Amino acid sequence: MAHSDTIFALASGALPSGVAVIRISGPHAAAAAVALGAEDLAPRQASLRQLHDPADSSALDEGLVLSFPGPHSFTGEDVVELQVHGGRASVQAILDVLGSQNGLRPAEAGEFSRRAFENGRMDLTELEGLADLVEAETEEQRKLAFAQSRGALREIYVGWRNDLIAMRAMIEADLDFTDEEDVPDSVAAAVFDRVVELRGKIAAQLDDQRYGEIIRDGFRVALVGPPNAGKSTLLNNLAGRDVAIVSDVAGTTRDLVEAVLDIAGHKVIVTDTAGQRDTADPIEREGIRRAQMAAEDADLILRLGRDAPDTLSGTEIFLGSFGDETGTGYDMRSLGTADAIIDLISTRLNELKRSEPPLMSRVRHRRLLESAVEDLGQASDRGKPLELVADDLRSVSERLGRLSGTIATDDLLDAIFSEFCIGK
Ligand SMILES: Nc1nc2c(ncn2[C@@H]2O[C@H](COP(=O)(O)OP(=O)(O)OP(=O)(O)O)[C@@H](O)[C@H]2O)c(=O)[nH]1
Ligand SMILES: [Mg+2]
Repeated sequence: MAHSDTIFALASGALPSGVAVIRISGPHAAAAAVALGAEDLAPRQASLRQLHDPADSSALDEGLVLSFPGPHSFTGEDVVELQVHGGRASVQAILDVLGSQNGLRPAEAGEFSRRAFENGRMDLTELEGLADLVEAETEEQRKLAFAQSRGALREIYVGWRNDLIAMRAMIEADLDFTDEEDVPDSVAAAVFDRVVELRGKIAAQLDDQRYGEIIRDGFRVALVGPPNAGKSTLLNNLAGRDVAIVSDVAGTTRDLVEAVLDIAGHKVIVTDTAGQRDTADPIEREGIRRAQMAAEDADLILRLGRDAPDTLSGTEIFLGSFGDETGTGYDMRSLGTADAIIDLISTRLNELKRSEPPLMSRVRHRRLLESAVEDLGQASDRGKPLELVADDLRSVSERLGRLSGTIATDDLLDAIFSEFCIGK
């Protein structure tokens, strides 16, 4: 899709900064560079240039200018990047000059990436990876997002689409050549085997304990137990700062109080909750209700208290309490406690780790793949006429098309690109 307008924006971070990168993309990119005084640019090579205001030839800045002629550029269009001094006024002066050029306008959030997508430079899964890469705060988030931005999921999904194309071709060839009489069993059996095989591959991709989503969105740990068990003390100790109010009044905490930690390269969200007890106080009851919801959403529940529950679910660990007469509980105030509990959390995270890295990290993917597995389940009914199997397979192809973006609604694209910042 060719755009007639040329967009520009500051692509580097907040000002002031040592260096600022201004990106220009579109048919007038090269002309804009010339207007600023950057002529004779060798493609993909840095050229030192004096930049000036074409209106009065006054000096703007000196900087490096790079030209990436389309289609071999990030957006697929002609792109020029200016590396200039990262002062607010310096950058603003250049942006003002660019804005006054014919055919140029400031870019909207994610607009460079959207053009890259529309020009087939990246598919949706790669763009999602890129959005996550910019947002990544932990090492595992970075690794996952980088792999995805480089096509780790695209490759898998393309493989599956090719499987589907082959199956549909087999069916079509068969339907063309046989008359109304029965379809030779051999073709039906071969298609059936491939349907079952593909269904197995997609199911294996889904069987990941949501690890990718946990990496991207964070591993949720809830601190629960009776009042005065030391939950808020433990939260503060883990966070290394005074996040929650601690007092010897039973029922101090009412709201959910969160602290975000980086444990073994993972984003971990620890939530302190209201102590569980029977109470008539409506506000405390609401706090207890929220505590139960936090426990339901948690990937790991750390239960504090004197009495161990009769049964612990797979996602629960009983920590005991400082007031425990048997002395098995931790001292919630000491730093050693935090180390021991961070070890417990790391162990849980390690149990989720998989050797197969290409992970999905969005519910959008999970939903579409779950539906694809269902379609393939329908298709794998051995007695089913091949025309109807072809319909099921078409539906699977459509779901994969939604994943990669070959079938994309404007709503979905708007939602994805709005996650990007301006300049990306
Ligand atoms: N000696 C000792 N006192 C502790 C320990 N942990 C907490 N306390 C004290 O116990 C009291 C209650 O601690 P909190 O952390 O507020 O307990 P909580 O579980 O958050 O209580 P609620 O918010 O009421 O549910 C405070 O006076 C803390 O100083 C501990 O490990 N050892
Ligand atoms: Mg508390």
